[in-house]
Amino acid sequence: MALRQTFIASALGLSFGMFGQNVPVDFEPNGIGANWNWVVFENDYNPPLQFVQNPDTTGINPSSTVAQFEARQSGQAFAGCESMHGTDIGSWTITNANKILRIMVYKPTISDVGIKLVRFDNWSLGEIKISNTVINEWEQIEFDFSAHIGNTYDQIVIFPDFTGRPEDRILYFDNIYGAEFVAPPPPPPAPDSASMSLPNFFSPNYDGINDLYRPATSNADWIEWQVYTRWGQLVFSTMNLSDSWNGLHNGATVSPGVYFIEARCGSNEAGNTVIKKGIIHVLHE
Ligand SMILES: [Ca+2]
Ligand SMILES: [Ca+2]
Repeated sequence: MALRQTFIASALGLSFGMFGQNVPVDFEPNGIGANWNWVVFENDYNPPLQFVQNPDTTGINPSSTVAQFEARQSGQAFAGCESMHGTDIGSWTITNANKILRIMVYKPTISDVGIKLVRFDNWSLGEIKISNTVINEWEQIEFDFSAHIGNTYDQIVIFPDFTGRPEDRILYFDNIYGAEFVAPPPPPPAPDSASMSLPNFFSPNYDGINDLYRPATSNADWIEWQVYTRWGQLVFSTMNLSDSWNGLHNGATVSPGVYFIEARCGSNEAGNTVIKKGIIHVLHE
């Protein structure tokens, strides 16, 4: 994040001295852009740019606040909004490093978005127009200002819906910056807790069927378990996940009957411990 913000700041050439901000133009209450002196033009009665709740936080733009532009049916195709010369974006010289400008848009229609950069004396090379490709979801589109390298600008003009329109339209934009959006990595899945079950019989008679006893675990990183006779005599003990009991105690197979097991296991990652006690029927048939 820090890297991205640094890149964004240098890409946009924001005037840090003036704003003390090195974040994208994100329109957040404590971010940048919402307190700029945006002026709407050629748009009927020019409803002001508003900063509103993000209509869709599930896509690539989970942020809280976005810019809302109401494009009026009776407005011009080139209805738009512009920052104030100088004080908003500061002085911004296009270089090879910041020539790509990106913006996120959310629109109810497919139409060109225009971005124009303007010099202090109102000179400009004109807008670049790029269309969105999806509707009613956030999309990042890129503007290549390679042809502007070396020019210094102090105003940005945005045309959110550069087209004639048969109705009034509400359009949103956000995150004007020079860094490609990189989706945050999904949160790592919660580690699986260890679990354990205790089989309740086995037959250590070396017939190849159910001759070994061990607790059944999943996601266990460690285990310890002991087997006792009904009189409390320890006949098997281990702290090794791969160990099984073959029914031997002191070199001889224990008598058939009921034994008791106490077992604990756990997952280091999930940090859980399972404690179980059970009965083992030792069969010889
Ligand atoms: Ca935002
Ligand atoms: Ca057996």
